[in-house]
Amino acid sequence: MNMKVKMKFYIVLLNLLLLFTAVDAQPVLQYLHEGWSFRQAWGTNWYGATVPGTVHTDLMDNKLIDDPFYRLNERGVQWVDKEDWIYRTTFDVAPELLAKRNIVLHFEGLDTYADVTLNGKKVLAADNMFREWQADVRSLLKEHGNELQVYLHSPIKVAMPKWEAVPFQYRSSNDQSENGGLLNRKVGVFVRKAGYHFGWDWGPRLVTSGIWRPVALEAWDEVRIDDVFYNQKSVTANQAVIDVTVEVLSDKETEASVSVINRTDSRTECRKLIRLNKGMNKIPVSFTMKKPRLWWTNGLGEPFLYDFATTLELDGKQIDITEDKLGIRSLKVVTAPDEHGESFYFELNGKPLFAKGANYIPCDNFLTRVTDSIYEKTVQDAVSANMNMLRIWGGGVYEKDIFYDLCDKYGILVWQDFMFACSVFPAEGELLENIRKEAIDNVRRLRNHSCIALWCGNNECLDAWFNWNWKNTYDKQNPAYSDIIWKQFKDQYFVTLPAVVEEYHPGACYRKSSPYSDDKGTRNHTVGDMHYWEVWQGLKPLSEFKHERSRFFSEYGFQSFPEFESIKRYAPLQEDWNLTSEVMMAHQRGGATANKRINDFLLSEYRQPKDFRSFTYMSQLLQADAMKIAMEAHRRDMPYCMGSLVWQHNDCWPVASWSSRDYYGRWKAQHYFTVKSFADLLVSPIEDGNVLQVYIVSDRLKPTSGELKVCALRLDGGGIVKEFTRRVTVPANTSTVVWRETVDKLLDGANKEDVVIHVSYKDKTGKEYTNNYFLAKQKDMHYVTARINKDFVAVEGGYDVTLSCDVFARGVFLSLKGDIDNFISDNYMDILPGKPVTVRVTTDLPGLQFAERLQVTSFLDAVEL
Ligand code: BMA
Repeated sequence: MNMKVKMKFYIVLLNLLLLFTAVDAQPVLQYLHEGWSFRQAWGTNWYGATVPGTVHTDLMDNKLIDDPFYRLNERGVQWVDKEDWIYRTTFDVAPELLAKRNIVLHFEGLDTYADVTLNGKKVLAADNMFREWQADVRSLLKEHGNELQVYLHSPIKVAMPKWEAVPFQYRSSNDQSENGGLLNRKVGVFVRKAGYHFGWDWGPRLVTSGIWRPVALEAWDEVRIDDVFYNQKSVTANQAVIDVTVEVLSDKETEASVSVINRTDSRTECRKLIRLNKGMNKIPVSFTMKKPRLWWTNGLGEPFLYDFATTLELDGKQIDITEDKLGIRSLKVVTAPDEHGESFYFELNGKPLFAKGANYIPCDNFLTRVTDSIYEKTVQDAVSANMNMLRIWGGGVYEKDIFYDLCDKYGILVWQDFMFACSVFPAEGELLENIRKEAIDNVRRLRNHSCIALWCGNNECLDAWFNWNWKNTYDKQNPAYSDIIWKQFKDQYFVTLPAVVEEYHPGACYRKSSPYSDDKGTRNHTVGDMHYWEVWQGLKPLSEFKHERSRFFSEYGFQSFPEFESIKRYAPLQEDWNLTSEVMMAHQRGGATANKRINDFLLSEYRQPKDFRSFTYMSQLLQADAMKIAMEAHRRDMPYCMGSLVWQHNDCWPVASWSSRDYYGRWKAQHYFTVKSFADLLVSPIEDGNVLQVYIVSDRLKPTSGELKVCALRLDGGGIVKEFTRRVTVPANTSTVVWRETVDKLLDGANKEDVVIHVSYKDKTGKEYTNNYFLAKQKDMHYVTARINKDFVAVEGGYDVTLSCDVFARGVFLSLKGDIDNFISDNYMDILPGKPVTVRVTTDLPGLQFAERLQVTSFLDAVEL
């Protein structure tokens, strides 16, 4: 059963012996989150524990281990996953709960191998972190002193014999078994648990165990609603046809009635008298809404949500109710043959939608400490950057309900991978059945969310098999191994998972893998989605981002370091502050190769940073420029290309990575740049030979017109070389060249290294969209030392800082020295000569301290002059 939907409407018993006379027929719920303690299985000392929680966080809370994110501490906690752990609590049960005819113990998540006993009797054994677990415990419960115990087996010890039993190895690129003291024994693929816990190329190896999601007793008498599924069969502006399936669990044959209430419009959409059989009853009801208010994504309109309730009545008395927020929308993935190959785009309410977004990984290695406000900020930051899609990548977790609630609320579509990434997985017999059940639990839990746009079998497993030389290697070793793995692969992603989606989320789109063009793993730019890594991995120049084409970029990325003030949080010692220090290397999981790449790109296209702090700054500017180039190119290529999801939105610990926001939530340069690159209108210059073309890409659903200015400006403050102004009309929802001119004419004899091309488009409402374009590589630009004036005034919640300069200042970066919480509204921006820029700095710092701590860095400050 879906506890989230139901829990709000249970009578929640907070260990209080309350009497509920009026509502005695209703289900009741009692959370079991109090009084927990834990110990190492072979130990004797019990310590206080938090549930939901993990062993690592409990060990930290008890000061038994140090924070694994700090400096090199990760190494010292590798023993934790080799141990078994026991959690226990005692609890009383309210008499009215005990009086119920049905009582179930429900774990929303157990990580991972857990034996659960209640009052000395084993009630369930869990073996999959992603599943929900229930046990009928009515006969075991008593009013006082119940003892609940959860024995957590070491995932490594359980998986090791499975690994040893197979004559070949299931390949798994990112499992850092060596860091865990396991040599080449990559056992992670045998454990249905978040892949990144075993390490990734941006994450530590921290293999958790724990009761990681809520646990409760659920009790009811004769009937209850088990689940409600709102299937939006067809939606237009005129009407929405909704098929609802209400699953009702009944103890007996009886008459009842089910109603679906549209609370937003204060209307009962339908009411049905039903005959319930003993056991599970699936009751179909259907209704039509006239002229529904549609749900739109961020930027296209309001993500309007209706409040719905489904009630169950027995003898005229309401027994159970569930509530859902529902965005009414039609959403399709259009994959139709066209003159190039095959389209791949999302269509929302009949409108083709260019997907702008990012790949999302879990926000922490210790998932239970991701607070609601972290989720809120994480999704909000996508909204602020004008995104409309997040891809929940397959090496993490099916996220918590709140994540999808926020995406529904703010109009962010979710591309949902099943939890398989960059590996081949054993998937036969019990393991495959385990996977099927995991898929059912999660599809059922998430299918009512309007944000769910697509289910995807895995991340890069197909690509790995065909294009990373995996298949060949197995073929050479023993073709029978290839056959086994490929059969399991097909059973899993071509048969089992799509069947679950079809049965439990009919009408939803399922893709076998990402990237995916065909079943043979062909990398085809004209069909399907693509992960583009030719610059970062393939070492091609940044300019390749301008040319590469795909129907949908579901990944592309470039690394950078967190800003220096963030680095100081996890690496506070001066000895840590160089690229090759042990601590910096431990927090760079791409290894020396990754640092070398950043360095090489800086040398070939930027300049040598003068010190470590400058390096961190420059790495961010490089990443931001690279991703800007890519985002703009993808959007200019609309409608051939209809999606651009950058790798990656967030970090799970403090690290050098591809993220655009660091672990602490600080925006990197890239995130600031994304705000503009993903704006509803993008004005984007690009050279085609000796011609400069200016595109305007519009996601607006109506045409617009306004004034375009293209201006070649001297970097040294010497004024305008050439300026063109023109009125332009921009068609709706596509990309158009609105201006072109030869570069020679634009430069009017000036050197390309001496000017910046500044373009702006002002629409009728006065809203202005700007962009800067360079005709030469950054390292060749003739920047002039920028003396930046800064003035600030106190405003509510912080300061407005005005920056100005009499020459062109590239990549002006503001930061506050020290471990200070702050947010800067715009950053790493270019300042044009004589054109002041004002940004808002949100901080609690008093004025004097603010002035002392405010640091301003621009391009030339970071290099040896
Ligand atoms: C991708 C992802 C991740 C990985 C990232 C960076 O292709 O799917 O597995 O972390 O690249 O290498």
